[in-house]
Amino acid sequence: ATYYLEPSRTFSEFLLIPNLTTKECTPANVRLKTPLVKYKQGEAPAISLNIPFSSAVMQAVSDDGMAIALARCGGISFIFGSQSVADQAAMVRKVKGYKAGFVVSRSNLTPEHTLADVLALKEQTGHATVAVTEDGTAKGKLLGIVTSRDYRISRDSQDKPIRDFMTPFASLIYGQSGITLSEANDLIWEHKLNCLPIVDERQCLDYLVFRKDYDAHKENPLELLDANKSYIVGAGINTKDYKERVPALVAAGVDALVIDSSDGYSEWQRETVQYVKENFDVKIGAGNVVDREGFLYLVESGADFVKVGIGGGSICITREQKGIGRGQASAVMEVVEARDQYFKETGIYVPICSDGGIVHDYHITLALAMGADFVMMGRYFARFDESPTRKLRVGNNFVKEFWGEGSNRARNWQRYDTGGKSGLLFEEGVDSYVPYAGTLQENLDKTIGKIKSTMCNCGATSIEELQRVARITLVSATSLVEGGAHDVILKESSLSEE
Ligand code: MZP
Repeated sequence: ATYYLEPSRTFSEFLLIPNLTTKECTPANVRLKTPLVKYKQGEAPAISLNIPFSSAVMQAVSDDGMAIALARCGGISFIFGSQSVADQAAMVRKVKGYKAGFVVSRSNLTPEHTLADVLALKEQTGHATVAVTEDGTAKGKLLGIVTSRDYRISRDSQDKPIRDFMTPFASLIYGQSGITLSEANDLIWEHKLNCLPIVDERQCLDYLVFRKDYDAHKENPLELLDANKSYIVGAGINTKDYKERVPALVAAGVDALVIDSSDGYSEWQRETVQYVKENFDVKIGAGNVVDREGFLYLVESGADFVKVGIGGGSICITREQKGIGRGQASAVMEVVEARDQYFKETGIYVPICSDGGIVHDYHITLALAMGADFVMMGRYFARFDESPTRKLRVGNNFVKEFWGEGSNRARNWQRYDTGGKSGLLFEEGVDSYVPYAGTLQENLDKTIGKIKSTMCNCGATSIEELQRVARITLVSATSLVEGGAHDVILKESSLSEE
């Protein structure tokens, strides 16, 4: 046997040491854009994410609802593959059919403008939806939505002000005062209204048209909009039924596939990646691996990104059941080193996804600082309204259900298959609850706020810069105690003891 006598480490064993923070290094200047798929030095990746977040390939996490919500925020979901090919493809189709529209601020159009103005804009832009907000920003109170695709708006009434159309078109939306754009989007989606949804500032800045930009591009506003985008979506596949599943997912418009497996260092994965590369023009990630050898094997097989992590997932008992795995931080550090060396030798940059084991928000920043390009999380997303599971009351708390793909509940045997009989021989995951935490967007805003703030402490305004300048220190068990509140009597506990 070969021995690795250095213990493998988890994220909790590390901290970041601050660097000089310059005056320009503020959270508002931090950009979290990151590559999803491999690219050649000097070229741009074919797909990037605006935030380094992906949601796990799990029944309890990533369905079409989660995919739309996360894509709006700039990340990506990989829709779970432990369902029929037809059902998974239908979910992908639903996300892709959900086109992003754009917002024109009040300074461009007001309820007093006429329909002719709207139609002229539509003529110029190819877009139909116009939102009018009270204060001229995407965050303002929504006054109304107009779309020339709506049957109630005809060319006969071109001289009428927009105001006249707002009530019949979207009485549902218009009737509610103080509605935000994202709530309006939800209503549009929920009630299948005949219009394009609207994106807000956090969803996709590309689509916001402000007066100064609009004036500068009056001749061809399309330049401002790079045209009628749909949300990006990924899907999980396995190494068993890929010849049936992949064509259906590609036909449904999937942007990226990922082979979902607890151990990706296998000839099955090589065959699957090669089949996809030979037959389709679609991106495919592979994994999971935890070392240099596994990484190089998958990259040489053609993988567009590589997923790292075995046994660190919150619901995972693989390490207990089979004794395989590696501390997540050590796995990321070794794979990143292999990736950087591969980049030096070939000029090809392969993004790395750190999958599983994120407990605190700062673990995400650490994963990025260690060289991961994005993270995949299950537990984190399972807590939100948008996850597909039931919200229940247990005692005085609300919880959401969350189960592993290797649990008897999911029975995703393909994820754990090593070439024997089909079926799940023993469980590698548990069925559990996670505390309910509210909406995805409000939680993501907080997490992103923390990441950006930490990046400023480290003197970095981009993920690439963070990876270059980060100084990371191992911490002792005793300094972990020092890191929490200590040697004080917390007010809440002293009260409850009274
Ligand atoms: P976490 O974010 O909940 O800690 O981990 C999510 C990850 O755990 C998933 O992306 C997947 O790689 C892994 N997973 C999913 N199901 C199981 C299981 O049943 C599992 N063992 O380990």
